[in-house]
Amino acid sequence: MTWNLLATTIMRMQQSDNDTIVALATPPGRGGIGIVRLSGPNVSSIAFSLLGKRLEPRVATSAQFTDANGVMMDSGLAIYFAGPASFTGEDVLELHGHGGPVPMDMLIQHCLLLGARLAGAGEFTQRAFLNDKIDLTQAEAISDLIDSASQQAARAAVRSLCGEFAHYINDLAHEITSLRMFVEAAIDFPEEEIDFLADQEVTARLDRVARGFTQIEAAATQGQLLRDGMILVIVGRPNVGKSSLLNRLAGYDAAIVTAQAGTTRDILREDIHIDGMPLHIVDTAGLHESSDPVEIEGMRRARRALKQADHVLYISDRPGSDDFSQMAKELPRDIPVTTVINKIDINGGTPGVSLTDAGNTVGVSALTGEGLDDLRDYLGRLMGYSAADSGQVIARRRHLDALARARVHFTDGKRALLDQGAGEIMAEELRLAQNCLGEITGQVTSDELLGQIFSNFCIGK
Ligand SMILES: Nc1nc2c(ncn2[C@@H]2O[C@H](COP(=O)(O)OP(=O)(O)O)[C@@H](O)[C@H]2O)c(=O)[nH]1
Ligand SMILES: [Mg+2]
Repeated sequence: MTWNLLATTIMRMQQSDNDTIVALATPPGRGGIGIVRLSGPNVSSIAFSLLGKRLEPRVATSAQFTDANGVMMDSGLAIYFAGPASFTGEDVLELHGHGGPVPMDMLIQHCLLLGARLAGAGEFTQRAFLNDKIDLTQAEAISDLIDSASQQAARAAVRSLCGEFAHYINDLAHEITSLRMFVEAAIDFPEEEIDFLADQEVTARLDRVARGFTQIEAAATQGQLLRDGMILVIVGRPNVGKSSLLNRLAGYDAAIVTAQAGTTRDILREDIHIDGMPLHIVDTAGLHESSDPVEIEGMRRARRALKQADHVLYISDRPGSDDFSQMAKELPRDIPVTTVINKIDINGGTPGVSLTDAGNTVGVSALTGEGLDDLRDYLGRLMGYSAADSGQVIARRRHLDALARARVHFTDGKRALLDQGAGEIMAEELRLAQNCLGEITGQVTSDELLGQIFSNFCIGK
């Protein structure tokens, strides 16, 4: 646990979920309108003290905001939402006043005097989650929508916010439940011995679950790339133009480029955006035989960076040569690789993208810039950018982790069932798989997980 998280957790323990909370809902600073939001059991009494009248729920009412001495602090609109028909599920009040730091602060201070306390990070959304107004993927999508760096990511976040991602997860959880019930029924009636291997119904259900996993994993992987960006590691032999390519993509001279082999020895990282989507580029030392201890350390770091890659760009300056097959053993097996043929200005390589069964190749010249736009388009598409709206959802690393654990339980259970006819083990593994899926939507949670998620929200959300 980090200090920050520990502090938040302790603070949360001292505070109660029954407190009435208040926070500025709009960004701090000056603006035409500023909104103060309150949620909790004392909202209607605070509203009455502040406004001197009862509010009809869900009706924007023009009002004067006055302090205990009847002095007017501001005037604006007040909207009251009676729980449970509100964002948090509790009574909620929004005060729309003039968006300056002083009037907003006066309003908040007065709400504190009337018995509210300042809201913690993400506390409104956390209450919405705890009161079953939204599930955890929707709560996270609120934060992802606010932080989205591209239109594509924003659209995907809105879809998750509407429950689309949770819907995929719940469908899969449902398939798993019915498979588990089927297997448990078979265990309960041992006299009707079932040969699980030969049972068409079982194989059909197993296939459906496996397909469900594959589809959701693909959607979540893409969604996570949209949110967090892709880690792209550039590797290849010395002097093929790796650092030149990094500089081209970054748009400035980030890395030293010389005609001398072994110039880059350390790892270099640059964050760029393609169509608004974040791309983290990592340049590495050239991989080759060397006895220079600095180069050997550089290559060790390059290999370590490779393990964290979402995608690898393998750079070569010899079109049609087979040096990729020699290098292939250096590359992690489960991370996709694209070959970039650089220096096409002098080696006769063709510019642009060619997609073949043997793998994808992009021809560029880091010197003249030829083929660079094609490479950028290609990388954008890898990250899921498409001009057409393709129904993407937003997802996080923790969703991928939970999905992977669920998949392992399913696979282990399936093996136990098919290899040993062990229905009990299968049923138990399916239960564990469901728990993992439940972590994604928040049906199964711990305080630590909730603390981790909501402490990254900003105050007022
Ligand atoms: N003609 C040509 N030379 C290039 C190109 N890209 C890089 N170079 C040259 O190749 C040499 C090595 O480049 P560098 O980026 O340091 O390669 P690295 O060792 O793979 O990082 C330098 O002299 C570059 O100017 C290119 O597209 N065309
Ligand atoms: Mg270099």
